[in-house]
Amino acid sequence: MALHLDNPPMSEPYAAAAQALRDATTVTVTTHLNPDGDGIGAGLALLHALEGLGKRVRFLCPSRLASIYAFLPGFTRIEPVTDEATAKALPASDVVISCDCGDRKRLGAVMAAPRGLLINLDHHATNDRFGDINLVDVVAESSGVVVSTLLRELGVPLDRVLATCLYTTIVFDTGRFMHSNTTAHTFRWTAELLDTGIDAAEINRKLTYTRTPHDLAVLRLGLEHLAVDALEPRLAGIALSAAAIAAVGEPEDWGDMVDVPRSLAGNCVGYLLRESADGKFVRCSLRANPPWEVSPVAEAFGGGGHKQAAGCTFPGSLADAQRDVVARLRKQLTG
Ligand SMILES: [Mn+2]
Repeated sequence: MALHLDNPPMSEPYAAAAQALRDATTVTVTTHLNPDGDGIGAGLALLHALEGLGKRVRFLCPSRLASIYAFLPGFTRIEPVTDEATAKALPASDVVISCDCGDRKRLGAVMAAPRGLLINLDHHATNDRFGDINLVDVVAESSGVVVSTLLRELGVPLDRVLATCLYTTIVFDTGRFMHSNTTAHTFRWTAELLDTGIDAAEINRKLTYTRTPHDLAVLRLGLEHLAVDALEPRLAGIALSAAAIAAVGEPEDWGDMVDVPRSLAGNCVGYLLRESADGKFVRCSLRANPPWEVSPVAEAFGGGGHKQAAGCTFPGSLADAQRDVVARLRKQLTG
């Protein structure tokens, strides 16, 4: 892949973000609602690195956290802030740095915290540039890759703690080095992390072989609802009603259930639709195998993401989402 050669390095936002962080005394790190391994790993790497530079740092998170990330160094430092009143009462920080978040509303209550400059650090092509400084590097495989380039700019060397956090970001955002964003650069970058002496296999086990009996019951629920589209055999998905989810119990994390439909031979587009408990909206996770794309569908319903991995929140019932979102996905395949 010649991506890094074709695109001139975007040095300006890196320099601007580094300068803002050098000038700051207090920094708040945050990530998006329902944070994943990239948002949490990238944010924790920043927390450790900025503390090493003598900054006073907090990590505020707009949702509760999945416990599979509890092994990450600094995990207990992450403070869930889920209501605006709590956020408003926090002391102001000079800089807020948001990791892996494509738009302001996905920062939830944290946006209400008093602050100076807002740095928007991300790698999603659909990022709407909501920050005062927009460090949106769409060439980066994960937000952790953006963080590592920023740390180089700040003169922070890699160590095991940083490498553990950053390795988690790449495992998560490349789907364990399986997605189309996995390039020669990905492996070179990851090799630098492994050079610090981290045990990659152990981290992989902690990220993968940690299913509880409840997680497996949720997986069974998904398998029971797996369906190939009646009109388009290359499209398959799982649609879960509020009642079906309530019968098993909401998991901490839906993990990679959306990859189940995509794992069918011949599948090109997979989806997971989850109705909210009140039946008022449906969370849609969309995946495609190249050259097919799902980000246009997510964007059509006010969401976003990457070309082959995107999501949106559909306002309506599961039946409405099954009609409207699935019809759009079908159209993606038929042109
Ligand atoms: Mn990401």
